[in-house]
Amino acid sequence: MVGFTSFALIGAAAIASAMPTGTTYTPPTGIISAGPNAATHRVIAGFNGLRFEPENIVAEVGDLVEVHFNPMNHSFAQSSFAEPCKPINDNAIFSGFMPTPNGENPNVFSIVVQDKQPLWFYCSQTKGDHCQTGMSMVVNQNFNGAATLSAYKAKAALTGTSISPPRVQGGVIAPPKNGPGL
Ligand SMILES: *[C@@H]1O[C@H](CO)[C@@H](O)[C@H](O)[C@H]1NC(C)=O
Ligand SMILES: [Cu+2]
Repeated sequence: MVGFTSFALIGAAAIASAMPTGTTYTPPTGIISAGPNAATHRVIAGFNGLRFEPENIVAEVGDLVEVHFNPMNHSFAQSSFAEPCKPINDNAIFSGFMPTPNGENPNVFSIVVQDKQPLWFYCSQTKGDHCQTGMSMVVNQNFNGAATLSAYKAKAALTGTSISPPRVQGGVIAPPKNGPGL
C-alpha cells in the first residue's frame, strides 16, 4: 500500500457529516473503509491512569477502532514493535494531543483496520513519560510469537523519551457516533 500504513481514514460518506464546514476529504486509493457490519472497538486513553483500556485488541479487517480520551492530555500514535515510543515512519497514525480537563473529550479518533498485521500504538506525551510508564497497546498481536505487549512495554521503559509523528493522520477526529466510551 503506497504511502500508507495499516490503518486509514474512514470513507468519505461515513464522515462527511462530521467534517468541519468548508473542508473536503478524499480517502487515499486502496484504503479499506468501514463496512456496514464493521465492529467498533472502543478504547479509552487515560482510563484509570497512564494506560489504554483495553490495551490488547483483536480486530477484523474493516473494523473500526475508536479511541476515546479521558484526562489528562493523551495521544494515540503508531510505532513499530522494534522501536517503542517513536513513530513507525512519517506516515504513522497520529491523533494529535487531545487535552481533556475532565470527563471525556467530545471527540474520538477513529481508524479502520486495514489488515491482520500487528499494530503497535503508544501515547506520545513526554510530560510524565506516558509511553515509558506503560501507555501503549496493540491491535492483532501474534499470540504465538515473542512480540508481546509486555515485551513492548519492557522496551518502552528503556527508551528515555517519546517522539510524536509529524502530523495528525490515518484517522478521523469527530464526535463518537454511539456516545461516550463508558
Ligand atoms: C498537550 O501536550 C502537548 C505535548 O506535550 C503540548 O504541546 C500541549 O500544549 C498540551 N496541551 C495542553 C492544553 O496542555
Ligand atoms: Cu498519555
